[in-house]
Amino acid sequence: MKRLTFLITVTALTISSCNNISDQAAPADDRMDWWSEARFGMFIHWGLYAIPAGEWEGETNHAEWIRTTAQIPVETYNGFIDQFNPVEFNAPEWVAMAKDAGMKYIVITSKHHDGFCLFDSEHTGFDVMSTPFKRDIMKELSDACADEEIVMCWYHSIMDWHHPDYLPRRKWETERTIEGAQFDRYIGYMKSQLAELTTNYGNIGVLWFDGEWESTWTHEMGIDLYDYVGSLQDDIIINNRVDKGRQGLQGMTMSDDFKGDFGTPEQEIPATGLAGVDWETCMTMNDHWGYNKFDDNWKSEKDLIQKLVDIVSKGGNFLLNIGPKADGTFPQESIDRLKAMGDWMGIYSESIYGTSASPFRSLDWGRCTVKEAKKKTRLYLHVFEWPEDGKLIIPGLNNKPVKAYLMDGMKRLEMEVINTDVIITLPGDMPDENSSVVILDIKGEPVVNDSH
Ligand code: FHN
Repeated sequence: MKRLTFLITVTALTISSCNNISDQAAPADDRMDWWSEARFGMFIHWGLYAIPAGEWEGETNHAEWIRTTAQIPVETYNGFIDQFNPVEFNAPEWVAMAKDAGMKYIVITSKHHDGFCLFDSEHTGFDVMSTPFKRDIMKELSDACADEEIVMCWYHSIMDWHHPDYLPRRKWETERTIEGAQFDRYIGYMKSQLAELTTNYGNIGVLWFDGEWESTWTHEMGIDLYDYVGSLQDDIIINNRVDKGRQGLQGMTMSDDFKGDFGTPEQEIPATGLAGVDWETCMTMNDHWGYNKFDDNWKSEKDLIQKLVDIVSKGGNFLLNIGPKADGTFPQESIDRLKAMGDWMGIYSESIYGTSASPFRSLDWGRCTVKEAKKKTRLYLHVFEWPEDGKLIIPGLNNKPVKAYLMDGMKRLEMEVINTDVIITLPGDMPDENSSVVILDIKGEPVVNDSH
């Protein structure tokens, strides 16, 4: 509700301060405010593919792409519908784990490339209501998100391996006719479902498109879809995979000619931030998006926390993925990592939420995030490598340092200035092995000598 109030206030101010009342949607940056503040979200890849859990005819490296990577005929794949019965699914529990981890929004696969809809759609029988489960998972999840003020967002695939009007077919689907297929009719189907997803489930924060890369999807269609979704909810945010401007897994948009409110690096973190560019890195906790019961290549808690810090220090958001099991539970390894990230965020979230990118090109010992106030700036110095001599050197800072604290407990720290280096004396022990934060308040906006 808070966001809605905010929007009403902004609109009222707009109307009262100008004669011609504009019916323009809120400018993009206003729409981005909650998202830039949030910095950390949960990605969820869940669907029929959780049933085979990565295995097919003895091969065990599949996941959400299994229909294609295992070349499963559509009729055979449709059979999973009769097995989808996630009796352990508990939306409030899922939302609580996201919230306790410090995540502010959830992006879940309303429909992945396989075409299966996790929501009750009147436009297809290939949806959750045709399964033994017969519950609208997305309604239960969106209600639980609203209860906890977690922003509900949809991942929706443009590419659809199930719908008869979607083209192209998979190369190996030689048996599946393209007779009568009309791509425009598929676009109409997709738009009808997007209307359902932005009407029946409350305020939606982000429409996270994917599967835009095939030749049948064009730049013109991307522009049209961006404008269409914007007409469904005027403050909704749409990623750059709605159009054709994304540069592969590097994820940024190649030019302003292409639609999309933010860039989407995937499984990678840009080397530096990009001033004025909104972007979000999406990443798996192991090596698969959808559940693979054999994949035990889990990133450590420390690695995940330092990735969050690295991304935010470059001005980005972190969308961290969970692949739930067919029974509706999260893998224990995911639960453990969410808990560890929540413990860290419980002390240090102020150094993540609503911060902006580091003014330093690089720091040997860690990262920096920033919050600017009226006449001062607060630097959050994320120390990954605790200096053995207890001296933390902040290089090339031309501002007057005011105070320094150890963030956990706010203990004041001694500091001195030598030329344009600020040197802070740290206690012997590192408070948190994952990343410890030192706060440095400085006068004015940061002015950094980039010779370092
Ligand atoms: O093909 C999808 C993949 O299954 C997954 O959804 C990722 C997550 O962003 N996106 C595509 C691969 O780039």
